[in-house]
Amino acid sequence: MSEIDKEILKNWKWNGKTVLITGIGGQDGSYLAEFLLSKGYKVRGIIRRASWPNTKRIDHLDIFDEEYGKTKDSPFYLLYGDLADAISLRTVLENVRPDEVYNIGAQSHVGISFENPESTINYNALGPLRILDAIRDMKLNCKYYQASSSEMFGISPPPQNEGTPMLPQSPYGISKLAAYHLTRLYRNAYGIFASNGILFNHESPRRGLNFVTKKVTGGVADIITGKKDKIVLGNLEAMRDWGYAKEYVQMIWKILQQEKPDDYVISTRETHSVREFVEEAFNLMGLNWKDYVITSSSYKRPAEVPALLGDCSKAEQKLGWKPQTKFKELVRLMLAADIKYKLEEAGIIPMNSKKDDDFYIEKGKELAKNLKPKLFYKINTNELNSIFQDMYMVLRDKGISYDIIENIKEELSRKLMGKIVSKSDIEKELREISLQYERGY
Ligand code: NDP
Ligand code: GDR
Repeated sequence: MSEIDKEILKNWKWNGKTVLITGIGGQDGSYLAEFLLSKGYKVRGIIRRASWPNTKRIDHLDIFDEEYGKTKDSPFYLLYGDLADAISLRTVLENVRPDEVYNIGAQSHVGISFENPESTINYNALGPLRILDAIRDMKLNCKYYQASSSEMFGISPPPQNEGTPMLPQSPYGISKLAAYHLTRLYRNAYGIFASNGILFNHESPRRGLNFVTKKVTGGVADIITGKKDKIVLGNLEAMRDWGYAKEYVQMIWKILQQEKPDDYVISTRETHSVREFVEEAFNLMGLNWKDYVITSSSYKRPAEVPALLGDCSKAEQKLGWKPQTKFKELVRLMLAADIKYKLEEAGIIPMNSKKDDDFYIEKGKELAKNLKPKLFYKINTNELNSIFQDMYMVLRDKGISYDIIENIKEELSRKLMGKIVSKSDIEKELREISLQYERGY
């Protein structure tokens, strides 16, 4: 949180409304809490008991403690609860009597939902049911937001909007689809103001460490500070519509401020592959990603969602949604934040340094200049064939004939066979040989 944001919160004045946020300690929960506090809400959040604190993303909101202490009078107050525990949820609802409930708590990792399908369905599908039914039964006069997900579209081809068939591909996607329908049902059957935000992937420096974007930007920062020599990933071909979480939480709030409850897609209208994300992050450091990234089947999922691209026309029209941060800026801001963190941790720059993103990106580049890739390949026929396959189309596109391409391959084989080289060495060699041929013909 910036100093300016802190100042806004210090001058907090109650707007007369109280909200309850499940999942307040997560990425979205922390941004949403800050945003709602800045609007003058009293914010109450549910956290789970953990053997080690799980409130790192919201600890900075203790700025109110000086004046209020950790009491129920505070603008910001946390209560213990669990989406799997109906009693805890009812008790919290009874105590807080919220005007708006934001149910964004979940087991949110798609890959892990294959390993823990039952608890995923319990938290993500039955959790919302427990809250919605308590609202109905207790006759609470409150609005309800459900954190629905683009994962619900599954294998439906892009672009996806509110009318696209939902064909989820994971226990997570199925759990979210059940919650989406329960939200619609409680709206239609009982007249509860219940809305779904169907949010496409959104990221930030606060993203959980095992989501692909954070794994990449954190991994690059580790590599340039010498803490790691590679990043291991799964499917590089998946396409995602990635936006910035700090902007998305404003739409979460906006969805509940409409006259009528409804469902909205929030996205950026841009899609990129995981490979592109990786390439962009390494390019920013002047590095060739192929020297530092390997893939492993252990990170591949039993079923995959191949391509997501959100058509957010409805939100543009009705909510005035306009994403500000697109793909390239997102990669840059996440990378800059991770470099800052790793440089501070390594003692290379002082703690709590307050420079702009350019500073950290430039610092990262400087460190990257001295880096020697540690991922090397002993070239054999298979390896050579697979490397050459990538380059084949490039050479064909340049109009180079099949015979000449074969000659280039032979020469490359002569130079590299049996040697231990990095991928950038191979590409460099290939470029030089091709250039000679291009000049000669
Ligand atoms: P995070 O994983 O960062 O946060 C999830 C939060 O839910 C954590 O605070 C976690 O607490 C809490 N939680 C998990 N299980 C329970 C439980 N049984 N009882 C109470 N709290 C629990 O997710 P995000 O912030 O990224 O996402 C927020 C919501 O939006 C999730 O529902 C997610 O599925 C959904 N979503 C996210 C998208 C994204 O791209 N980020 C896109 C579309 C939907 P703890 O720290 O204790 O684990
Ligand atoms: P996703 O996000 O599954 O879309 O769910 P994640 O970042 O986990 O995966 C995105 C794509 O990258 C591929 N991938 C890897 N993923 C992870 N986590 N780790 C890897 O090493 C890796 N390598 C490749 C994945 O296969 C996938 O195709 C996120 C979550 O926030 C959900 O809660 C939310 O509902 C959806 O976004 C919209």
